[in-house]
Amino acid sequence: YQGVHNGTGNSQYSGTVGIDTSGSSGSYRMEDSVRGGHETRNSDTGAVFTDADDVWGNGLPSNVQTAGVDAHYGAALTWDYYKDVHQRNGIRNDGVGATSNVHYGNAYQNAFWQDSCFCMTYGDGANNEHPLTSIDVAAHEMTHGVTSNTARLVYSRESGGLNEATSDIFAAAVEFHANNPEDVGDYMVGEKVDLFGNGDPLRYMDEPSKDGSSLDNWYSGAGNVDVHYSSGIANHFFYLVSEGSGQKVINGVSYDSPTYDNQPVTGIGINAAEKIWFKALTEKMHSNETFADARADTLEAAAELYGADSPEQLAVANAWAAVNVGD
Ligand code: ASN
Ligand code: ZN
Repeated sequence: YQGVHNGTGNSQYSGTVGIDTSGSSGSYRMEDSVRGGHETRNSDTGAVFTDADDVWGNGLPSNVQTAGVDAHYGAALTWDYYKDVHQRNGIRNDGVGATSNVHYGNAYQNAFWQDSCFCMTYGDGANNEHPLTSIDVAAHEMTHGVTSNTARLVYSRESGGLNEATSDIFAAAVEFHANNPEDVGDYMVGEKVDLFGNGDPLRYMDEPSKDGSSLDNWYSGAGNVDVHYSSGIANHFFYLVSEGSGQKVINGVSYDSPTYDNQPVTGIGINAAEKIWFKALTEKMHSNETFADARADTLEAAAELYGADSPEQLAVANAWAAVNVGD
């Protein structure tokens, strides 16, 4: 995690963390001095958070700065992830930071990205106690910005499912890369937020149908369903190509990923899988990409990165077959 972390943040989901801010003693601003000036604002007032002693939040949602800490930290980790792993300099690859807005609405149970303001916005969740500002949700929203500036995947039908999956894929990748002890990597989305109050995450990448709303765990013609459910096909592909099928325990979480064709998939690790998805997203996918197109593009990316008929390319082929895309 780059930067000097002049500030200290007491986050809700990630413990006490260093954050990078601007200003000097008596008047600090939540503006990231080492990541393109990324600003974090209070949506209630529209103002950038300010603080006299550079110690921010208290870990509780009742404190107005706390959601800002989580959002600012998540944006910083996501920025660093794209730089370290993919040599991408910010969302547009131009070194310019975006804006995070927190405390949007009243008990608003969502978060979203908008191209128009180059910003992401977070609600505070049920009772204003579950802000959607965890590392993975921040990475998910920021990745919508990356997708908008690369493949431009249209947000409906199959390309929409791929757009959503891209955000979930890099959400998991950022969480693993960050390796925060309070929020270690996993293949669930939003588990820290506890949006439903019962401990369940929003989505499961190893077995998407566990959320009760996603399509089956594989392709059956995605049609025009909600993109947050058709995304399960590519989320499941990504889990399988990273970790393989069957039972596995990762960072204390048990997974049991099924396959459509009942053939086992041997994983190649998330570090290879994320490189393949990123190359396909930024160099090959087009705005009306289908799942079949994504299969072809990731096979091509794997061949270019690791060689034709490499174990990596074979895993990509097998993982798509395992979600009933190609054979
Ligand atoms: N949280 C949602 C998302 O980023 C908001 C939306 O439906 N666009 O996917
Ligand atoms: Zn999304």
